[in-house]
Amino acid sequence: MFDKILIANRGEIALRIIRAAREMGIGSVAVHSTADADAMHVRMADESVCIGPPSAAQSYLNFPAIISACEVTGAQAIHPGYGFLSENASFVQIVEDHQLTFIGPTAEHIRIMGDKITAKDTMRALGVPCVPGSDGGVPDLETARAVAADVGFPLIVKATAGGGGRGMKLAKTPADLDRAFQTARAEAKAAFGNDEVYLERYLGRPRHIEVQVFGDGRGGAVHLGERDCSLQRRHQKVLEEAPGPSITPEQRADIGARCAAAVARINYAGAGTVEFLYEDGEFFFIEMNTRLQVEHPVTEAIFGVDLVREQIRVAAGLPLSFTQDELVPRGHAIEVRINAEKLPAFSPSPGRITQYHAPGGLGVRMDSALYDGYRIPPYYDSLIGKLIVHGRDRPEALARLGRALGELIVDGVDTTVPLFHALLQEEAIQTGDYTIHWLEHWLETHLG
Ligand code: MV4
Repeated sequence: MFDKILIANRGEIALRIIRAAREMGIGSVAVHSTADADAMHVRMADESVCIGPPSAAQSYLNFPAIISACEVTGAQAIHPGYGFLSENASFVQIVEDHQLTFIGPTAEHIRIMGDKITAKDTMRALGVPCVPGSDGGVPDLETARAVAADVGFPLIVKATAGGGGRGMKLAKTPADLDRAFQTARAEAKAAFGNDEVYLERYLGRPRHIEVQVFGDGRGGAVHLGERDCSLQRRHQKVLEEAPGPSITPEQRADIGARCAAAVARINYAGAGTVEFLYEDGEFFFIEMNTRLQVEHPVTEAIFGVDLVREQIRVAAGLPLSFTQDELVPRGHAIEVRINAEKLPAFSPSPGRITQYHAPGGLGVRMDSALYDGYRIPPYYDSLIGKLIVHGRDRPEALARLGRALGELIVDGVDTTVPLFHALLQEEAIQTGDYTIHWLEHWLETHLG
């Protein structure tokens, strides 16, 4: 096992990783920009190194500064958290070239899943059900028309270098196809330097269901059920829950087993998330994320496991601490993302926290790097906390969420907390009957 690891991240996820390391008897090194000198992750880590100026490009994404910080402190491994360098295959290669360990999958697996066509081809071949479509790149309009005749309308044109909602164009009818195809290609070229696109049947009212998988890197893998992350605004998740309100134990076992078998076959190492659109009882693979996700705590809550601890164990060459049979979900968990944003436009609201009080009690977890007097810098994303509640069933989790939100105090900046108080009053939230479009529609009608 490692003696010391470096955390190449900031905010709540840096604390999350430091805590797991400390429980394992592993030392932690925080890195930080000059804007984060007084950040909580710097205070909580055993050691810290300043790696550059405020802009992420010069600090949290600065390969040489991060590698040097390992060399200076003697850290043997790097945990990337989410965002920043977490899915950067070139960084993984550099880390390995310096005889350091990347706590995550191999550069090759990150590359495969980063290219959305290769990801789909790979998962389809491994028995994971995919959205019907072009089954590969579509090089020109003529091919696009031929594929469209097969797939039907509406259809969606996606960039192979895209993902997470970037570089998608909808064609409702054949009359829209030429424009959607050309625009998608031009935008993909400009955004990613790669104009390859593919076609998929457009699903009109799906849920976003994602399956948590974990590979041991030696042909073994398990799944930890699914999360429903359908409540999104502009491709940003707002609330996530596990288990999915619409998923039966039989469906969970079936899709989970397919995902686990697929990642086992490729010797995948560490945490991964297999994303699906779910409509009319069917799962359609869209993408795989090769990192720990923001919403991993809802899975931790219902399975009672520490996913970061498992990531560190697998990276150190140890086996997983549980078998599939030992993974039995219990109850229901919900996470809400607390952002420093001002409604109704969700505009960033950085500034000084005049008062912070975290909720507590049975079944409540608050992951946040806030403290009284902390100044939220304007340079990074606006997530300032995650409130996760766990109950014996969904109604208990919802009641607990309302209770915990009532205890939470974040003064000095605007936050998304009022949004969650309002959402809890909604029938669709109480019943769990929502699709990926529900929140955007609700925001239009309630916030204008
Ligand atoms: C789709 C789709 C409908 N049909 N693909 C958006 C993010 C990216 N991960 C995939 N996305 C979508 N792909 C087909 N074939 C609708 C979306 C989509 C969406 C998906 C998940 C959560 C929220 C969404 C909001 C708008 C569109």
